[in-house]
Amino acid sequence: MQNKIKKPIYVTQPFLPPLSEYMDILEGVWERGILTHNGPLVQQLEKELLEYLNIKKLVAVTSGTIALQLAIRALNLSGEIITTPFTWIATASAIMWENCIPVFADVQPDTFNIDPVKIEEKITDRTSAIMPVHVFSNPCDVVAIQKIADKYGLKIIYDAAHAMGVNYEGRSLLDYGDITATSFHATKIFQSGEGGACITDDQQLFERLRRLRFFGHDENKDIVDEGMNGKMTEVHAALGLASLKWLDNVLLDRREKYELYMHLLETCDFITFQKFPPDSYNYSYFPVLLDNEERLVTVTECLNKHNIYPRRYFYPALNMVNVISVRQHYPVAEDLASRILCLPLFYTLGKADIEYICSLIMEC
Ligand code: T4K
Repeated sequence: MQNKIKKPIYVTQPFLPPLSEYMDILEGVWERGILTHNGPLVQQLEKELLEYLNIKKLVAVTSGTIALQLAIRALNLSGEIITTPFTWIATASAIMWENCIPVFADVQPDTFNIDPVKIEEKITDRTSAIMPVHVFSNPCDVVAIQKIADKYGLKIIYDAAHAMGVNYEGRSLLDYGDITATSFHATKIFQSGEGGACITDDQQLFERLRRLRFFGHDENKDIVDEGMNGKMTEVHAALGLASLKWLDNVLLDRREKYELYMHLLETCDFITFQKFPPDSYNYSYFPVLLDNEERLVTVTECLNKHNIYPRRYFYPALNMVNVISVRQHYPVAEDLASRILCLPLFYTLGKADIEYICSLIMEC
């Protein structure tokens, strides 16, 4: 067994398409001299994503966080938005940045996703929307959540930052709710460096999102709405276009490596795994649930000693984050946050590295 990993292994690495393919696309940008403002490559990326995802309307923006904020603004939301405490800080930041109040509902211990039963308990007359997260790309209970929204007249914004390439019940998982926001950040399975998108099948919302991302300009460049600068540049769109060509390969590779990890760790009696529908998941993260926090710390220290750096996504649960100042406990989310570790998983990670990581964990 090798004694130490020479090059540090982090939780992820962006999938980088061949530089030549990116440069070929960038050449057009230099020829045209158009770097932003809804340029030809942004339009081409939007078009290719519509075809790849088989969805109707998509607005490319600066980041996943901006996509969430534009969605909140496009729906004119105010008051309370119910979301999960087991997610990345951006989900709650977007709500607070839009002067709304994040109200947490606890999660399910096996799916890690928001629990519809807990959502209903949190609804007040100040609630305007629900913002569920498809955690690690695992589909939320979209049927139950839609029923609750219909019953109480609430809007739904899905935070699908992790869910590129996932299909659910014969549709793209990005095609649910009033608006879905996704991320193309460097650490995501599909990346454009920084980037994101809003997806909706509502024409009014689609046109409003396009105005909001570009200072309230309409198609004639008249300022007819409030707005900000949420535009994606041509340089980012070029990276997105070069990456999209490889997405099917990346998805296949991820699943193979995920299943290798599962095979090597399934006999480990102090590890359990997220419950998800195997064909509605993109294997972008490899979260393991350790039997207790002490074990998680021991495993992390052991791996760190061998130049391997897993990450605690998502720790702490957001109700424990001071800036969010929620004085309530969410026992399931807090328990998951204390015991989940995301192991390294990315395109250039070798199978031998996975075998080594698992052998170290089994010895811990
Ligand atoms: N909603 C959810 C549920 C999300 O998870 C996120 C983002 C969002 C919304 C917001 O989407 P964006 O606005 O970001 O588009 C990373 C990402 O920054 C963040 O996008 C992501 N979630 C979060 C889960 O992870 P950090 O602080 O963990 O990133 P960092 O810099 O520690 O990177 C992780 C590893 O990746 C590093 O160990 C090394 C590697 N790396 C990272 C970058 C940036 C590279 O190899 N190259 C790189 O360029 O947040």
